[in-house]
Amino acid sequence: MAMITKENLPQAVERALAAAPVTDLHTHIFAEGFGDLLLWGVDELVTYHYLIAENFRYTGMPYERYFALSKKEQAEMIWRNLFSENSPVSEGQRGVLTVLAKLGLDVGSRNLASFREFCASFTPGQFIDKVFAISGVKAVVMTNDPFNAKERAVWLGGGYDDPRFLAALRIDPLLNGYDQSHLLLREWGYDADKRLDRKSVEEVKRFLRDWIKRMKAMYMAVSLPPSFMVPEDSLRSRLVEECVIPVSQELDVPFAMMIGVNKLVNHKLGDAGDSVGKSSVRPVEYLCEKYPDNKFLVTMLARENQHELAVTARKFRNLLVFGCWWFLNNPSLIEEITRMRMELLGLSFVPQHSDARILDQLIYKWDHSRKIIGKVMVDKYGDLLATGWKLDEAELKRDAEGLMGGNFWRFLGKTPL
Ligand code: HDL
Ligand code: ZN
Repeated sequence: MAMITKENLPQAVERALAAAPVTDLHTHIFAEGFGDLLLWGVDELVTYHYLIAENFRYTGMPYERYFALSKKEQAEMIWRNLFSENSPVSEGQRGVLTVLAKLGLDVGSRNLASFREFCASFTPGQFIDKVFAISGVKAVVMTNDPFNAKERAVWLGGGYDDPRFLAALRIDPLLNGYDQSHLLLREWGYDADKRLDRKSVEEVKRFLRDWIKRMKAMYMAVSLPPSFMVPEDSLRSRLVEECVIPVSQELDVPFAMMIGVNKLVNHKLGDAGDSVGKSSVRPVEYLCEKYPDNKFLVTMLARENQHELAVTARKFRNLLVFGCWWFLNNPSLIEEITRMRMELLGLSFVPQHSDARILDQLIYKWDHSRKIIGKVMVDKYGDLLATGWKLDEAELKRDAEGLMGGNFWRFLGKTPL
């Protein structure tokens, strides 16, 4: 195996990252078996909610009027505003072009109709194969919500069978809206009352067990507001400690907390209407310290929380920090955060997840992130070599595979797919 030198380091890092199979541990994409829950193709790509938000910065059109347009008309409006009449320099705008270019299309043509025609020539299954091949992604973890009627029907109807798509049990309605969601639990045969008495705690645990087993869930996940706190005098705090934590340990299924979302600050924007707030790492410290046999995956949304989250991971080996989430998934912030994490945590973290909502996005989100993670690695391994440390290609391959997914599988105590 070749020794790494200052001279061959950049190419060796690029090769190692390109070859490392990616496990994308948090996405919103779906296997073909979920029908039209799987979003793909250029019109979905251009009307991604990130671009909807950016579109409204260039138009006074009433929100309702935009959302009443057809998907095609929405895409044409966004294409005009964000691509034709203003250069597409934002990360989300550039991402569309990276996808089209990697699909082999002539981005310079700016011909949306021709891009549409290309996508229409594929079946969903063919497009899934193509996107996985181009992006280098080997497996994705979906976001699976049993409170979503459409998705629930797929699971109760027998689910899906594509091993590239793994499941995660998403429990936002349970934890953030128990006053309403407990009524659905009752409808589904779980005797959960609004006060969450002893019997209800056991019934919520049974609900969690049933869905973890039905989905073969890799972890349980929830997105949480900046005000999230445990312990506190709230149903959410009790649900976390009395229901989620025990089942998480019992089934050895990590609990993923995604902290810092201010939901619907502009409710007229729908999915594009959420924003960010600085949170506290205290609940993360409390849970990791009190439950050392539980495993916690955590990502936080505010840039200001990244340093304290990385320091918290130094204190607790049962905490795995992951991704540059949502408003952090931009080159300048991915670079800053990945540098900070590598300097504080070495290789014991997961630098990125895509959060892809449209299948095609796997292509750009991983292409862009590989380049930035690679840039940081060249610097850090360059510093390493400067001490006289000797490094061979096998070790660089090992490290890259860990960052691109192996660390996640090791944390789960499972062998990668
Ligand atoms: O809660 C989440 O999982 C977030 O990722 C939201 O889905 C958000 O709308 C998003 O797609 N961010 O990238
Ligand atoms: Zn997400």
